[in-house]
Amino acid sequence: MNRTIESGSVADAYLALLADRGIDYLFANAGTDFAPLIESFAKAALTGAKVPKPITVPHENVAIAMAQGYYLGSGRPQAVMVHVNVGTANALAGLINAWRANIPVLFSAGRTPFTELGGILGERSGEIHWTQEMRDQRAIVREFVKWDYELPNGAVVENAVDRAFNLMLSEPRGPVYMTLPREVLAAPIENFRYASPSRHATASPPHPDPGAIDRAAAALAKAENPLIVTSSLGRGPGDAAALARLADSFALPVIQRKPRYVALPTDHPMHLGFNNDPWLDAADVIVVVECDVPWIPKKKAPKPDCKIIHIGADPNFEKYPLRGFTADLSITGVPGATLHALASALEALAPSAAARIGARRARLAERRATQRERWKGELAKAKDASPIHPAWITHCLDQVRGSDGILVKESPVTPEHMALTKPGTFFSVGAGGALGWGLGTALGLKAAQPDRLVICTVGDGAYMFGNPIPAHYVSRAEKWPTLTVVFNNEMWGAVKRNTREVYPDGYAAKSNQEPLTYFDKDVHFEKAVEVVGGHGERVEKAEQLPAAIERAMKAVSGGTQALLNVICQGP
Ligand SMILES: Cc1ncc(C[n+]2csc(CCOP(=O)(O)OP(=O)(O)O)c2C)c(N)n1
Ligand SMILES: [Mg+2]
Repeated sequence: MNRTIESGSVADAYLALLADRGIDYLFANAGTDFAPLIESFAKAALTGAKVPKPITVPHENVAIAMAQGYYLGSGRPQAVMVHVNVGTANALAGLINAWRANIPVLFSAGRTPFTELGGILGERSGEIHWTQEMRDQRAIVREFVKWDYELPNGAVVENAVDRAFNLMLSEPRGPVYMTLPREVLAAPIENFRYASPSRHATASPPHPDPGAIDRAAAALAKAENPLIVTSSLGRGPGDAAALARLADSFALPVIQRKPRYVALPTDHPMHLGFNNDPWLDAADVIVVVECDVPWIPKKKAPKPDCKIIHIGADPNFEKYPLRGFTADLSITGVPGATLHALASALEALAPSAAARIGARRARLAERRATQRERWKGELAKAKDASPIHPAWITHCLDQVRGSDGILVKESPVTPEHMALTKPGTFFSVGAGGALGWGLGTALGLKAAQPDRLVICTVGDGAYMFGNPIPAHYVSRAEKWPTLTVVFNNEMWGAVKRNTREVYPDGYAAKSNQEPLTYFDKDVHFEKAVEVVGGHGERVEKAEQLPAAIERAMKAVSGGTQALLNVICQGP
């Protein structure tokens, strides 16, 4: 059917279209380019026109991270709008992460008005309208988006919005960018008609080639020591169930390297942990599923005659300039459908391999039991450590999280010490390597699932990268209380670890106080949350942690965000 806006502005049409296409929120950081949109929001508040809810987000990277979190919590992309070139520049680190994680975000920015004197509504009215003009504003983001477009007029606004949706939602998914010049947004419209729902369907996701599935099944059926390696499986709703079926039916051990999501419940008999190094020497067939870096060739690689099969919506990782992992077979297909197809093909071959599968299942059960005992031992050792050990923080948080609570990891949390039994409860999505995504992503998850507990764990470095005051501000203003836990090792531990890897016996290692690595001690992050009335505590002793978490949880369930600044060990 069609809907009509009898009279108004292009901004009215744009916002109506966003709402109609399922955008709940416009996470925004406004400037002079926003005037027509602000006018339109105010008008909608009076007329009741359906528009996204505008959310004031005082830093652009937080806004992108919020859209990312909302998508992960709801499966629906959201819109972000920032101020011209400068807001775009501030959002880049967040955008780089969304791009590498294939997370759709409708990212948009105004364009400074270009008309100097034409009697056009919205034309240049301040000094910055000259200084913020760019030769090519979209060039700033072009490497990090699937599509970019400048809205030229109101006649194409429906096509432009639908195209943005089609391209960010088609596989492999990712962010898109639209620029919206002020004069264009302010332009009047009469009898503006648009289709509702959209008549521009998004292309269906890629399903695997049956011939390739048969070849993969044949290789796996013959394998003695097969292995599945993944890191990013679990973003889609049925992914974990598909992997569980495949792994179970043929006794295929799964290692989730650098886990981003719950790919397989950790209590599944085929969940064999998070480190594939000890498995690579024996493996004769490895299936790499949604995993950009299945191992680090310099450190540990499979043996040369091991057969390697890649599976993914984009198994070539087209946007990576160079990626040289061996691929004897590479299957394009979204993981859910592809793993089910592979499971069906393997189930047909299972009877002839029953003895081998049974023996492998028994071997894996033993190995798994030993592994879990080791994890328990590590935790027992960590329990009373001073300074506090990250494994102990992880364990204490897991005790209160419940099976439904969500944990965001931008910290040294140890996944070995969590019971991750439910898909959609664990997110570690700084896929582009840009720190500072955790706080905003936690807020987006909370906005999408307000009834669930959201725990955001961050390193002290990650916390400061995350624009903490803007994030705490939004949490309070929108009533999205989260529990932030800062793993405060008073350093950039990862930088220290990496320097020692490159120069194990170098000057830096011997100095025991590497330059550019340590923070000053005695930094009271717990006070930062107090500026918006949050509950903050500093924790220095292992035995104090459970009670501090209790108090913080109580604050959060009462609607007040909380932050624990936990002084802990570094590497
Ligand atoms: C935007 C950005 N700047 C710099 C880096 C480089 N970097 C990678 S890890 C890291 C340190 C992280 O420190 P913290 O969050 O405290 O965690 P820790 O390593 O101490 O556990 C830095 C600075 C980065 N990844 N992203
Ligand atoms: Mg640190």
